[in-house]
Amino acid sequence: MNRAVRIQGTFVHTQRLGNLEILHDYLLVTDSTGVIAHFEAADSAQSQAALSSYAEPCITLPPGHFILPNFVDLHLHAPQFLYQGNGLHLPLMEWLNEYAFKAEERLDGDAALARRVYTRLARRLIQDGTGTVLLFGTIKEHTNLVLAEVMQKAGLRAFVGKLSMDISSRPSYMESSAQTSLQAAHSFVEKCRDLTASLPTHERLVEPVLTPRFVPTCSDELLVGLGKLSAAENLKIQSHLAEAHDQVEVVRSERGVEDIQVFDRSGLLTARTIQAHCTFLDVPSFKHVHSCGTSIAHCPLSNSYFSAEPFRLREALDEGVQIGLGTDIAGGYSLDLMNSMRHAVSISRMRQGAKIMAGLTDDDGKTLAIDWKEALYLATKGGAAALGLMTGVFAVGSPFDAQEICVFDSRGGGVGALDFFDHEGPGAVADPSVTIEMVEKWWCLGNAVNRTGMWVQGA
Ligand code: XAN
Repeated sequence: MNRAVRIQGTFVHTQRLGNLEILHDYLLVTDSTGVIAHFEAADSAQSQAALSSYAEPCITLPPGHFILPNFVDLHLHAPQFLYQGNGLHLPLMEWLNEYAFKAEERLDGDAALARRVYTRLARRLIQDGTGTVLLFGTIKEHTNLVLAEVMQKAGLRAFVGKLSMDISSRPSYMESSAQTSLQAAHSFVEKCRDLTASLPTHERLVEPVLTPRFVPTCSDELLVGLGKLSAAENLKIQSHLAEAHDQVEVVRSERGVEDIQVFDRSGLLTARTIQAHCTFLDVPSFKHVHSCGTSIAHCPLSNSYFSAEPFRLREALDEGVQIGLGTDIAGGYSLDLMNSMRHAVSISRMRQGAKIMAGLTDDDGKTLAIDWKEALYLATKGGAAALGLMTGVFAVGSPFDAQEICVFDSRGGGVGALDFFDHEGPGAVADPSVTIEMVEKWWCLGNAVNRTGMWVQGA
């Protein structure tokens, strides 16, 4: 498949936390594998040469449209999409038993239902501009292979985790021993890799990830075994760390230590690891997480329901920890990462407000609040970097993973929920180019209606 793309128009991306660039009239060209080969102002000599030397048609974006990197969802439980938006009245450990385990077991017993749920999930992710996703699956190998196959077919970049758990509050939903679980994890890795082995490297979009659910459901033997498997096979790891009050208490009473210590001694805090939540970690723990190279998936909506405390986002960022955003379907009810960005900003602002109310001042002018541009970084480049990807920004050498957003239509004005009164009526500029205010308004109010295109690896 030829993945060559040529686009001229406005590009928006954030290469560093807090830094947003709006690049007007740029030309982006990819090679046939969907990797960016040229990205410069359209009036440069090289761009002019590129414009005349390629046979493919060039997409010229209308005014009011811009290209943005795809969103990266760094934490999503695919089988829980089955009951998204239901049953969030319980504390975490009860909710897992009442809803999550049951739904996952149901999909493990019904491959047709699993395929239906995962196919719909893929379609909705595309509608919401999520091009890369780190997925928790279920226990059974076959169901996870269905998930990987569906994501690959949908053209989504997906990291797929077969759950490892040899302890459970639901005896019918667990693996029978640590050794059985380790063999199953190994087998899934091989079969998932086999799914795409015949494809050229740039077309392989799915990758297996080791997924010990969390400390309460994994014996020490299983965790240590998974740590060794990850090191031997260079496999990414995902889990949940310091998430909720009841979960933290279970680990303390059953293991006599914090879960971060259990992960650490099992070889599971690595530069290949993404830990969800980390709500109860303090600054010394962030220093340790950073020194291990471990990344964090911040899931603000699910934290509001389960965690009882907000994640110390600013402190983690200040310690240099790599952070992306997760929807945490179905502990979070919204699949749209735009809502995760908005919740991350709201919660951080409440933290800053509480600090001021407590009479504390900002050290060195630092605020606990993050702004919308910082949230956009976390949703794009932050998540991509956590997964070791070069996507999330537009740069020569990076795969072209992007979405097209339309905020303003010269005939109809603001698109979807957006209104721009200064650009309507007599005397208004006919075709205004995209301004920072337009991007900010889209960030606050935009939705799938504003999304007019999407590419993963150029296709
Ligand atoms: N911890 C969890 N948290 C969550 O939000 N969803 C889950 O499925 C889960 N498992 C452990």
